Amino acid sequence: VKPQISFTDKTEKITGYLQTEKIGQKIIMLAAIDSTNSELRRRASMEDEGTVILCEQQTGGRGRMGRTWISPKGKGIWMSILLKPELPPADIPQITIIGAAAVTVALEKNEPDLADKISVKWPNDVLLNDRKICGILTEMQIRGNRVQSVVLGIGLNLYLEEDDFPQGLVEQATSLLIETGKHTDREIVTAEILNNFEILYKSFIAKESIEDSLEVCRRNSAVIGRKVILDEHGLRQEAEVIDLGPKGELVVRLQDESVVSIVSGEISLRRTANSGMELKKEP
Ligand code: BT5
Repeated sequence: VKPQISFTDKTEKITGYLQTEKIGQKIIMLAAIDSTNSELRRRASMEDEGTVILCEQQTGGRGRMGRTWISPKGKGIWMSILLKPELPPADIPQITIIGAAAVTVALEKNEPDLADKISVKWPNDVLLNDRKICGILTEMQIRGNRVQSVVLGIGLNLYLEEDDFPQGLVEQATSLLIETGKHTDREIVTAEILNNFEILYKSFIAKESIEDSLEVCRRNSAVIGRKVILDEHGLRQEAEVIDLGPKGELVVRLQDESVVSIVSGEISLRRTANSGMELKKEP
C-alpha cells in the first residue's frame, strides 16, 4: 500500500523541480473535474498567464471534435496551461506543436532508453512504440478578432493498464507503465513538461516562429517520409508526407507530383493490413 501524499505535497514537489518564470508558477490541483480544459477556461479571466490546473481524474475528459479522453483516477497527467499570447487567432494552432514538442523532450529526458521509440503524429499526438501515449487539445477564447486566452490541454498516460482502455482503443493506445513496466514519477514528469514548454513557448514569442518546436517534431516525426492515404471527404488519394511547414502545416506530395500544405482539418493515421499507414482526413 502506497502512502497517501497530500495535494500540497504534490504541488510542492512539482514546484521544487520547476525552472520556469511563468508557466506553473500557480498550480491548482483538483481531485476530480469534468475537464481541466473546461475548468481553466471558466477561470481564465481571473487567472494569470502560466496558471496550471492538474487533476487526479477527469469525469468528462475531452479530445478534439467532441471525442472522449479517457482519464482514470491517478493514472496520468491530466493538465491544462493558461496562455494569453498577443497573437491573431490563426496563429494559435501552432501552440499544439509546441505542446507536442515539450512532451516529447520531457519523455526523451525521462526515458532515454526509449528516446528513439517516441514519435510525434501530426498534429496533436505523441506516440510511444507507435501507440498513442499523449494527446493535446488547444482551445482559445476570442472576443471580436482578439484572442483573450488559450488553454493548452495535455493528457499523458502514465500508469494505465490494458484494462483501463475500452475495447478498440487498447491496440492504438499505451502508457509509460505498459511500455516500461516502471512506475515513473508523475510530479517530476509534470515539471519537466512545464520546463520544456516554457523554453519553447518563449522562443515562439521571441522569434515569432515555432522553429525550435518544429525541429523536435521533425526529428521525431511519425509521418514525414511516409506514404499515406489522404482521404478528403471520401476522396481518397495517395500522398507522401514531405515535411512540416513553418507554421506546423503538413506538407504532402500528391500522386500528380503537386505539393500541397494541409493547415487544419482532421487527419488521423491508421495502420492498415497491407499499406502500413493510412492518413485520413475527415470532413
Ligand atoms: C486528443 O484528441 O488527443 C486530445 C486529448 C487531450 C486530453 C487533455 S487531458 C487534459 C485536458 N482536459 C481535457 O478535457 N482534455 C485535455 P483527439 O486527437 O481527438 O483524440 C481523441 C481520441 O484518442 C479518442 O477518440 C480515442 O480514440 C483516443 N483516446 C481517448 N483517450 C485516450 C487515452 N487516454 N490515451 C490514448 N488515446 C486515447
